[in-house]
Amino acid sequence: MDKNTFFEIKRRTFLKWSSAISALVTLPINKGLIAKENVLPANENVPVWKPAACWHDCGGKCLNKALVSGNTVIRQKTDDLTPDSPNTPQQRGCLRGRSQRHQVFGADRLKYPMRRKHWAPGGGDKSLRGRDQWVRISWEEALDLIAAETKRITNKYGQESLWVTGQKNFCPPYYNMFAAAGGYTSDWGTRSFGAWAETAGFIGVHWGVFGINDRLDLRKSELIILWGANPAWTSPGSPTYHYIQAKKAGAKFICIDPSYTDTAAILDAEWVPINPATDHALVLGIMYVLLQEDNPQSNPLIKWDFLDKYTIGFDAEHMPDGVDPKENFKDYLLGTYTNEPKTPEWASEITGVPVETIKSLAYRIGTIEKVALLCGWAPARINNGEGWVHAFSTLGFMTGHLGSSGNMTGTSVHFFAANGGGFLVNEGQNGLPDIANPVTTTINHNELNRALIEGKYRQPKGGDKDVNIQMIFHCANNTMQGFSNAMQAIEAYRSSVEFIVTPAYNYSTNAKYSDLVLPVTTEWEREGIVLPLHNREVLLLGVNIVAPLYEAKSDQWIAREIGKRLGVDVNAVFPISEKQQFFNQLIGATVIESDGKTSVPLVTITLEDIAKYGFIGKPQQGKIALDKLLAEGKYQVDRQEGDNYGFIAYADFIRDPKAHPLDTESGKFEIYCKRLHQRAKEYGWSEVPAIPKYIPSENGYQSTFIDWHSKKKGKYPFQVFTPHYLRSSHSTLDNVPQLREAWPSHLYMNATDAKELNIKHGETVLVTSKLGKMLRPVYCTETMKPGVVAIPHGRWSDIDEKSNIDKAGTENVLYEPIATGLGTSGWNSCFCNIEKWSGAQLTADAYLPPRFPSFVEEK
Ligand SMILES: Nc1nc2c(c(=O)[nH]1)N[C@H]1C(S)=C(S)[C@@H](COP(=O)(O)OP(=O)(O)OC[C@H]3O[C@@H](n4cnc5c(=O)[nH]c(N)nc54)[C@H](O)[C@@H]3O)O[C@H]1N2
Ligand SMILES: Nc1nc2c(c(=O)[nH]1)N[C@H]1C(S)=C(S)[C@@H](COP(=O)(O)OP(=O)(O)OC[C@H]3O[C@@H](n4cnc5c(=O)[nH]c(N)nc54)[C@H](O)[C@@H]3O)O[C@H]1N2
Ligand SMILES: [Mo]
Repeated sequence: MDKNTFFEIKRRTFLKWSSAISALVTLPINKGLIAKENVLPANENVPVWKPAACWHDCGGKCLNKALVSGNTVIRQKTDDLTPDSPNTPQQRGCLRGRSQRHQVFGADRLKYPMRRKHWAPGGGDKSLRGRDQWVRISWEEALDLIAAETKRITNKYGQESLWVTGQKNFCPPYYNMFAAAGGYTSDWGTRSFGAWAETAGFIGVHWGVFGINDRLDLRKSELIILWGANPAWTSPGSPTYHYIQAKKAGAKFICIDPSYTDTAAILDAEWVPINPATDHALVLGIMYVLLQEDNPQSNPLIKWDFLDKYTIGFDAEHMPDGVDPKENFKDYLLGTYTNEPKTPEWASEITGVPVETIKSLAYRIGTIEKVALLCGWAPARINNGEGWVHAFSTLGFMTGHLGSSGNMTGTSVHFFAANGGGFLVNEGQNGLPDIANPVTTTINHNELNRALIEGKYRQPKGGDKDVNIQMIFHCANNTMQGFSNAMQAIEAYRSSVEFIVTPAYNYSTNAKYSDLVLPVTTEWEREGIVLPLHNREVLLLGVNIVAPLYEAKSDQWIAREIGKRLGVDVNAVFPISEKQQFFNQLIGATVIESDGKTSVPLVTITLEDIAKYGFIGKPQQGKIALDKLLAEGKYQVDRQEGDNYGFIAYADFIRDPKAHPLDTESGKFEIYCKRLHQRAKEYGWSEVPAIPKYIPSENGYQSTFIDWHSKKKGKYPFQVFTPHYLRSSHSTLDNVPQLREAWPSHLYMNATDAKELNIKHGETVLVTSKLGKMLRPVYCTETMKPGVVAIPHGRWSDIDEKSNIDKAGTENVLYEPIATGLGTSGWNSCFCNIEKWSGAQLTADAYLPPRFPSFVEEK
């Protein structure tokens, strides 16, 4: 197109738009047709904006609004209640929240209960799981069948033969009901937090909201290191905006990451590319430089006073009683007794970070007064990740970057990214009892397939035990593809287990491989929800948007109906209606007063409110009227510089370590940590030393070589990691075509690597690991470190039944389930081969038909 044509098109487009706009202006305004904002309850004839839940397990939690007309939603928007400002930002949603209606009203919603055609008591033809046809059944039939099979299976094989998958807090009704019915086997693992899950507590640090200072204090930091953290993708809402404020206040940013992230681009950060799962080695190299170059008088790089006062184990003079002083960390770093110093040259070979960069990082961290060392959980979601958590924290102790303004060392991720500190607004309890599970059998995520196939698992206290799982009830998770070795999970489901049930919105992977599927309501079809895991300054809620679609029922209704049939006293398990549970959370909601201490009721409730909404409660005085909160969906605390809501992590301990000891054996930060070492021994998976000695991550960088010394690459020369991607929250929303179009499902690869393999941008490649195969269109970019590829987390698996190749990009077909240390899952420790695919090229999944179950009519 030449220049003139281009301008002509622009001019014509402008004319078209300007005439459309002027036509609008001259239209007579019919007030009745204009949507009313923030009015409840809805007038049936007028569309009304209502707060609509965005409830998934993502790092956001933002305000979502739906324009409700009849039993549908005609538009969506986000927070425009108050003007946006750095101190009190709007809680603006991302593309997923704004696409929520495409999930709720998607053509692929499950509409009625269904049973697998070739299932029969005992399992029927199990090998057809995931490829069978379905028979539509009634709710009555479905519930009776579940109850009958639960009874039959638990009577025959024992109560622990029932495995209820996932985490209780994501969907309590089933767990409580099955607990009351006699109990169930559960699963456990480190999921999000990787090695932070248990390591942190032993050494005296926090992995969550109490580990970093609040967002206004972040503006005091001069240097902010984002170490494996990409909030622009993983914490939608305001975190990236908070970092921008720190930048405006003068902070410099460094991102240490195998990819140059959108966060790095937005913050104009210096990028330090690193091999995945090698951060531990980098930290050791940095600490070695600090130790070598430090001179308390002429070149102070280490905060010796800090180490002396607040830590144990750094040097021979600070070791716990009864331990050989030679076991101290300093001598390990220097290689005093081993002759293996952790020099920057040593670290560079492993991490791929140049020696000069390691030295420069050490100098900057050691000399700049106010430094924030912030990481995501990703660098700890690796095999043998405990040492990374320990070493990273030790760097903070050595340089004194914690416990004071502008200084922090901790995780900054998910809902508390860039904003630490206790919640200023809290929802109340919903009033349901919490029923304890009488069965104690719990299986580590890396041993689930083994438990199904071999009937054995390792107990959390150590030692193998037999288990005979014969029924699986999937709760609000996508277990079938969310854990490592998804191909083996299919094999396990097809060869063991008599009965598998899934309540689901759509034909998720869990649903696809089940025997009985129940359609559940989304949060938009329920009574209302106060969103869990929001940021500390805000309470967000969603009200009922539409009546339940098709035959969908709520999880509580389903659990109750199954419970009744199992002889459970369901009135004791669910003594309160779903509506009352919602209002209980509002009645009990509290907010911290401007003094920063006093907690007071949040919501003002009148007798009229109680009559109007029909819940049980008493009038109370709060900060926001119930009507207003239900209409707006948000209560937010205003923040100002110097207010009483600031938070400095570990401040009490730093001020007075005797009066506020840490919850560790010594009461101090433990660089030498006996308990950590002992706990790993109890589990018996792999060793975790008492000091952060480097142990190469299993299936990590070193595994890509057949010979480490000559640097000869092996059969699987590339490292893989799995960023949490903007298209979906894990596998949730991955079916939405609009999101598929906006965020394609490709594999990211370094452009030079691709060129060497004669692979062109957009071409389909075959990815092979020890365990599985997948096809992906490749995205060639210089923003990936050479030798590393990224497969976005959470694609809905699509396995070609003939070749066993996944065509969707489900990363867990490649991953090996290896529990290391404290049962950690290593989702950034994987290696693979990449080759050009000579077969048919993939079609972008946005243009594939939606996934539906296939039905047969049954006589
Ligand atoms: N390779 C690799 N694997 C990973 C990760 C990784 O980075 N790499 N990340 C890990 C992490 S951090 C996490 S948190 C897990 C997440 O893994 P999962 O917890 O399995 O998360 P989702 O895939 O989103 O699955 C949630 C399912 O529950 C359904 N659902 C949501 N709400 C409800 C409800 O109220 N009722 C019912 N009945 N169903 C509901 C959704 O539709 C969806 O199908 O994945 C882990 N797996
Ligand atoms: N959009 C979206 N947001 C989400 C989620 C989602 O599914 N989608 N899931 C939510 C959940 S449950 C969780 S647990 C969090 C996870 O939050 P994180 O753990 O922070 O997320 P990731 O995207 O896995 O990784 C963050 C960054 O670490 C880098 N990285 C990966 N491996 C390594 C490594 O070994 N070393 C270093 N230095 N960097 C590495 C990646 O390149 C990425 O830029 O995200 C939450 N937010
Ligand atoms: Mo997570």
